[in-house]
Amino acid sequence: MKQSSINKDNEILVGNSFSKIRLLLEKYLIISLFVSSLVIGNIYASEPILITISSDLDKIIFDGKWTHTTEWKPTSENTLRYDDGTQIHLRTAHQDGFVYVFLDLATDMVIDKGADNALICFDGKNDKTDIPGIDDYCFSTSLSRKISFTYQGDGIIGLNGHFQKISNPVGYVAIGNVSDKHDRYNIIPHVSYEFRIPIDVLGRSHNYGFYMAVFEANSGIIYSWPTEVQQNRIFTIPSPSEWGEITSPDKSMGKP
Ligand SMILES: [Ca+2]
Ligand SMILES: [Ca+2]
Ligand SMILES: [Ca+2]
Repeated sequence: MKQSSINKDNEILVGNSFSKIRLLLEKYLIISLFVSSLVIGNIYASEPILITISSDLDKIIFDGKWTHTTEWKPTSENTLRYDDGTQIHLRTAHQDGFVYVFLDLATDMVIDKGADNALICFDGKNDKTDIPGIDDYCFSTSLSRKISFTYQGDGIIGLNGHFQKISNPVGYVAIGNVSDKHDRYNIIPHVSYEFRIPIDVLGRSHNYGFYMAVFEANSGIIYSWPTEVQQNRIFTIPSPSEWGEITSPDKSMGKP
């Protein structure tokens, strides 16, 4: 609710002509970033992930894979490329109070059931603290295990990497599976994950801190975004101060 009052303040600023110009420049910048990410298909740590608003996501079948030709089509697409040739296709969108995330590990064709793992994290206030606060959440699941987990920052300097396991929120889904011929990126069976996160858990905002990590069990390598974040140990979550951002360019994600 705090975030919606910030939106109002921004609207009030529009009355001032200087702010109008600034707002136009900001809009232009956002559009440029969006277009460049569409053209290049790459994202860089300094650029936020631009999440789109959609209207067909309530039809998604949560089976951990791209179920049919158009299933995840109405989402933003970011391709993450790593030095060893690994590619991860990150698809994001929001609709009706949920953030939807699809992770397609097109190059992980070694199926490690119960061992391959995916984690996504949101900094609810996007305050980028060194110690995770109670507004910081992480969500994870392992391939084909049909068990998902939720972690919340405790704000306490101490043990356990500052995230505590909590009950899964209502409406939350995280599931990993082996892809099939309907997959958008690789028809050879590989690893993919589907997530649905209730926005109210994070607190309504058009801009969150965001971190993603997948563990490829066969090689023992963790691939993360932002890609600069060094992570050597599985299940260790880096500080929110190191995370990137996920932003709704039209600010629709912050509206109830
Ligand atoms: Ca599916
Ligand atoms: Ca694997
Ligand atoms: Ca935070």
